[in-house]
Amino acid sequence: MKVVTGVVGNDVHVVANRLIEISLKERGFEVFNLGVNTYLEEFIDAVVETRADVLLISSLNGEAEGWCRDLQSLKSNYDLKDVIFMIGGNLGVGEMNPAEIVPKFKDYGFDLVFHQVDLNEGLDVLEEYLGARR
Ligand code: B12
Repeated sequence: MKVVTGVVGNDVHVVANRLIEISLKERGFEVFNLGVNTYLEEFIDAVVETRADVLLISSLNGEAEGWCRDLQSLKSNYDLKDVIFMIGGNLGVGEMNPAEIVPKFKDYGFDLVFHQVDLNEGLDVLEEYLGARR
């Protein structure tokens, strides 16, 4: 299974990104890590080029909303119906209520949304989701 990952927008927080790469590899995924400061268009290009199964976006600085709201329209340019779109980190500024933030990112086109959730918890959910689709 191939995963494209990276940190969206003008976000420089790299530590979780490194952990994501290591954890995904330990779980047997093939990882294409685009690193920090990656635009949504670049993620979509990489998903198309690598024929990835999963796009896993990380965002820590609270600006994901601005960088991700065009996901549906970018997705509509390609046949990406089998790709799982996943995002996590700090998806807003401050604490924010997951009950508000999760539906918003699902409306943008993400299948799995994790606001201030531990990485391994999120990856467990990803594996369950992949298992259920098989
Ligand atoms: C180190 C740091 C920096 C460093 C980054 C250095 C670098 N190159 O990485 C520097 C000093 C540059 C920095 C800058 C800024 N930072 Co800063 N930074 C931090 C800090 C102290 C630690 C982040 C970190 O590395 N943590 C270690 C990782 C492993 O833990 P983590 O980030 O919590 O990640 C976990 C989860 O988020 C999750 N996760 C992450 N991605 C994903 C994805 C998925 C799918 C899943 C399931 C889970 C997941 O998994 C990780 C492991 O469990 C945090 C505060 C804190 N204590 O967390 C603030 C923090 C992230 N920064 C913050 C801010 C605001 C900024 C600045 C905007 C400050 C400013 N005014 O300039 C800038 C942003 C610059 C930019 N353009 O991005 C805020 C974000 C606030 C918000 N979203 O509400 C925080 C939370 C500080 C705060 N309390 O206000 N920062």
